[in-house]
Amino acid sequence: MAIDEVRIWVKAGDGGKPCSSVYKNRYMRHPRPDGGCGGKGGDVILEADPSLNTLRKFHFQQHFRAPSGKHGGSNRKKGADGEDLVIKVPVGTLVRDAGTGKLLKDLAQPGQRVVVARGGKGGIGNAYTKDHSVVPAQPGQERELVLELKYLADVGIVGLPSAGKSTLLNALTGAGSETGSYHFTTRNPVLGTLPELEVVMADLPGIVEGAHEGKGLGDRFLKHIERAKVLLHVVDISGSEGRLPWEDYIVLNEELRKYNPALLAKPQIVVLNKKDLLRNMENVRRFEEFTGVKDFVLVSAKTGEGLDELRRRIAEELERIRDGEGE
Ligand SMILES: Nc1nc2c(ncn2[C@@H]2O[C@H](COP(=O)(O)OP(=O)(O)OP(=O)(O)O)[C@@H](O)[C@H]2O)c(=O)[nH]1
Ligand SMILES: [Mg+2]
Repeated sequence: MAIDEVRIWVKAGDGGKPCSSVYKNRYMRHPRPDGGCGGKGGDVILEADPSLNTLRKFHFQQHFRAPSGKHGGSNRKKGADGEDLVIKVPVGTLVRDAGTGKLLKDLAQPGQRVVVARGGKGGIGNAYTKDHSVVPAQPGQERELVLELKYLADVGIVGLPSAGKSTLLNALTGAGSETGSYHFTTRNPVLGTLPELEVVMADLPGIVEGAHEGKGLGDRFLKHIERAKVLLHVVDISGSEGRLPWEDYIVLNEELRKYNPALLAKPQIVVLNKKDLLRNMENVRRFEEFTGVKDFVLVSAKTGEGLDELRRRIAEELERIRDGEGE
């Protein structure tokens, strides 16, 4: 199961305590204050690491604490700073404050960092203050965070429930996404890779009419395809679910548009699936007629028919986009 949202608690290190001390020897007329400062507490930092691709590790650990600064000493000795605690997260992690819901950072680039809790300043020793008192140390910040992973797949598979998205992902990549004859079999995004193309594909829960306003499971997941370069729009052309394929196609695009018009602007490869259930080409003809779509790939995710052609189309489309980006 893919875990795409976790809650963690972070606490930065407290500042080290200041020292209050007075140096005196028999030759001195006035004793000299010589208390050193405390060290700074370590920050808690999140860093985008390209070698990670899930938030699963946070299933096992949710509490993170950076070390505190060491206390100051006499003879103006400064306490050591606490080391920063760097927590690695996958590229594509959105970091939110759990309390306010405010987005703190979108860690979209490998190596990108964000300080999520600042270490407390160390206290100031009496050697360094005008009135020879000490300034107390500050505590480290603490905060609850929500980490959410936006998948960075090149290809996003979209379609209504039971269109055959997961079956298709499995047939193309061997990903092992659960399939089933009931709706919403897929409840979390599943990733698969096409090794020969170096493409990551994301299989998403089925999108239903009204998904943009939170119906079904759709809207929680539509965000994951915002970064996909190409969408595979899977339609059950056989109408085996009692739906009309051309209506499915229109409903889905409408949901994409309502959620975010930029989704509809993405290149789509229209995949007409479940070809093996067709007795004739009547549905295909009507699909063309009602939607105006002439460019599609007719496949059976079940028997494998048409999948080589689909692989070719995906490769072509990605190449076209890469060429465009290079200009
Ligand atoms: N005959 C036939 N059945 C298919 C084909 N592709 C998928 N199915 C069946 O259709 C049903 C739904 O397939 P899934 O791959 O789970 O569909 P999905 O789009 O991932 O569905 P959700 O995750 O529920 O949205 C399953 O019973 C599959 O075996 C196909 O090409 N031909
Ligand atoms: Mg599925």
